[in-house]
Amino acid sequence: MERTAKINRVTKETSVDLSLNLDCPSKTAIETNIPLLTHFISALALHGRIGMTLSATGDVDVDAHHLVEDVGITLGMALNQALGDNRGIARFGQRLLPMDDALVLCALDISGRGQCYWWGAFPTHAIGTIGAEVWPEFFHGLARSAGVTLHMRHLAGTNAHHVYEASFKGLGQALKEAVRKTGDELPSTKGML
Ligand SMILES: [Mn+2]
Repeated sequence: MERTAKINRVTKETSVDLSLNLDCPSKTAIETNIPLLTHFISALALHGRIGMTLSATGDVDVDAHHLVEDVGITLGMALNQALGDNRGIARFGQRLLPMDDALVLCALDISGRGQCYWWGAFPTHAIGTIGAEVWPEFFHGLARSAGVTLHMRHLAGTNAHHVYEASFKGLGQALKEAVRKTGDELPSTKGML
């Protein structure tokens, strides 16, 4: 049985419609009204081998912040829904992801305790008109709503596009490893996740 989720999350600021299929990576179509976010989410889906149909619009005339964060929250909700009781998954995933000058470490645990730890000297300058402070909000939102312990660590790089794109690709690759089916057991000594 394929692991799927469908979430429609609408607020006064954003509207996010997301379908996820963890077992069918070919079904991917990403559309948002921030081209750079579309680019980064597409990279996450491709390198995570995650089937994702995303249609998201937001009040980007106010700030990119709302839409970036809300897409992260919605993707986290969808991951949580698609994984169900987490039975049989690898649970842990990690990736050291280079992109030219950039080197980013991503390590995660599908723990049920959602928190993102954001370490190191991530670039603080804007890419085009999009401020650097919006990107951590995506990872914080996703970690909280997915119930994932997520460590993001900047190791090298000053080109903001490279560093943040490496972060999205690294998250995709770490997720791919963590959600893969390894058996039927619940991977916890507690008996639940
Ligand atoms: Mn790029």
